[in-house]
Amino acid sequence: MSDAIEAEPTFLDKFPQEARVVRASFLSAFFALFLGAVFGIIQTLHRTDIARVIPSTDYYTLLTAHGVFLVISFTVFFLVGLFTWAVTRSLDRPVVNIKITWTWYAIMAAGITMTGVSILAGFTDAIDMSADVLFTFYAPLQAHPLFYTGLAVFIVGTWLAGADWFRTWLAWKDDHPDERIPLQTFMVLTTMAMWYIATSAIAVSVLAFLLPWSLGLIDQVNPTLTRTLFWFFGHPVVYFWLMPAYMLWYTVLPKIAGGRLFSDPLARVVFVLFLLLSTPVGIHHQYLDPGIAEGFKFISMTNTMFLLLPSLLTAFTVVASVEYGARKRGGTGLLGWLTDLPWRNPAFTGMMLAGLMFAAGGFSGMVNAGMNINYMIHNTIWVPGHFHLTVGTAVALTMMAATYWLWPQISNKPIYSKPIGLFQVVLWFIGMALMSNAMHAQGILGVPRRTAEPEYAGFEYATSFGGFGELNVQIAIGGTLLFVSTILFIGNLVLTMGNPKVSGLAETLPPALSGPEDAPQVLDNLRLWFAIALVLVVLAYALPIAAIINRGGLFGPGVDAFPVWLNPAFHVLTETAAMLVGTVVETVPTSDSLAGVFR
Ligand code: HAS
Ligand code: CU
Repeated sequence: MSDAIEAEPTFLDKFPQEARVVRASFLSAFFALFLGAVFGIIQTLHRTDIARVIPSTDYYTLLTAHGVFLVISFTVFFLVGLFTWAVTRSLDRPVVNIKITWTWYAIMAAGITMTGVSILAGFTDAIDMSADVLFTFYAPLQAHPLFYTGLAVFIVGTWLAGADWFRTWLAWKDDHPDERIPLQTFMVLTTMAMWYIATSAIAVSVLAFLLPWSLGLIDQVNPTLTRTLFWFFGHPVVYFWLMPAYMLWYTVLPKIAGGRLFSDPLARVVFVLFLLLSTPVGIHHQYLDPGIAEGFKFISMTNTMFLLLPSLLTAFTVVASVEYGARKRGGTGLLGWLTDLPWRNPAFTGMMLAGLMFAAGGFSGMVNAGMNINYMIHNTIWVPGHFHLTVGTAVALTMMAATYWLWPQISNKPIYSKPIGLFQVVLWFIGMALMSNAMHAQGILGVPRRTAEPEYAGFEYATSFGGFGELNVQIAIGGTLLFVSTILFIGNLVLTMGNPKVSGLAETLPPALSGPEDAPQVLDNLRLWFAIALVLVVLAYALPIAAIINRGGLFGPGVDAFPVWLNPAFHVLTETAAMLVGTVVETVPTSDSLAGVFR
């Protein structure tokens, strides 16, 4: 092979400035992953009563740190690194202004540091600060103002990052007016459009209610309102974690399998569906909340069932693309092709195992989403079982696995040890299989989530097979394997960073079998999809929120809002909302019983 071919430029060679941002974002993500894993192992062993290194009174500090460092810092920092890589790579041009890119990175880092400090301070009495509010930070739990301020700053950082990618795309569009949006950029832009809608609610919740309340500017808030605003954001945020993983499954996994993406148009449809349907479903986290009418919960459930569609389409497209790769490598038979895949490659095996576990996680999600069966598992440890399969494996394992493929291209350094990488991803799979299976099983027995002492003195859980203690041991072993797996991942990466730079690590992504030319032009009309998404959100939330404010007051029942001179305006607002709800209910043309459902 000639030197010219061997020296094909990597991402780092072509875009050294952007590659630094991607590396910085990934390293921030992995630092958070490390912290989250340390809190995770302490928590698993504590809850299962195998080893206790903290007093139970610190359990919520631990749980908050575990949740926030993993689902906010780790996932989102990985996302911004990945998206910067994807936009730059797929548009084949640098960002418009790298200083802006570093600015949003710095803002995000500053924000999460503030939030992190406010949580960790909870471990010591020497500092009068705590934020034991769990990663679902709604009232009545209250955190130190630094917690909310940090989160607000962090989210502003992500908004700027989105603006940076939109701006880079617009600059590209000026030079390529008649071209389709490259697929990876399309995925980034639709995800960010969804993010802007989702975060609008949490911005209101933090800035109008939680922060002023924690600063002592207002006495009280309406807890149902802050919960509802949280879940308005809290459901779409799960797709904000998932969509980077989907991007990797759609664009990188087929390449590693030796194939090509089956259908570019279908991938676009999937991302548009997520933009449209991710937000109007948040009430499926509130089926058991009093103060929200059953009718609204029913609508949310129906929307959630539609939201299964993009993931089912993904399962089909991704598996078809991988099968295409296997058959190109000589694979045959109904399932025999499975043996012709690069299973020794940790990036491939990690992503495939992540996908396999997501099939199970998606299934437990369907159980959660059914209003009637949700009553059985809500607030039990079944729910952590569900989300350790989804965000904890589909997302986290994909991110780790993809790092084995991506890191060499953004650093020009080969991975220190691929066999250790392979062992690491398999270990994650085994650990999670044990832990999440036992969590689901305990959940069905009624074991609560979020408690340091699930066993309640003198109470025996009635088990149908295996004992409560046995399931605890499975959780503890699984959690320990996950911790070991994380340490192996981070160790491998640190050793990789010590490797010398080499050339010849470039990888290109092949075009889809059915390319963008087969996709209807309207799919690229981002304004249209954004507008429809907004309409759907208003339809899903305007009435429930108006009803919640009408019933419980904007700042809690009977509380006069601060500042006093604004009160008349608030009263007019809530009266109007109440009137609107009343009018809609009155005009429902059918029987009283249907009207009653919405009252
Ligand atoms: Fe969920 C609670 C419903 C997906 C995360 N979810 C949570 C919580 C989290 C979370 C963190 O309706 C807890 C929040 C809290 O603290 O209270 N969830 C769903 C539904 C889906 C779903 C219907 N969840 C996710 C994803 C998450 C996530 C994704 C994170 C990333 N979830 C709920 C509900 C609750 C809930 C209720 C509230 C429960 C309660 O009562 O508190 C769906 O989107 C799932 C669709 C997925 C599928 C699977 C498709 C299969 C695929 C596999 C492809 C295969 C490959 C490889 C690539 C239908 C795509 C194959 C390999 C071979 C070898 C063949
Ligand atoms: Cu949800």
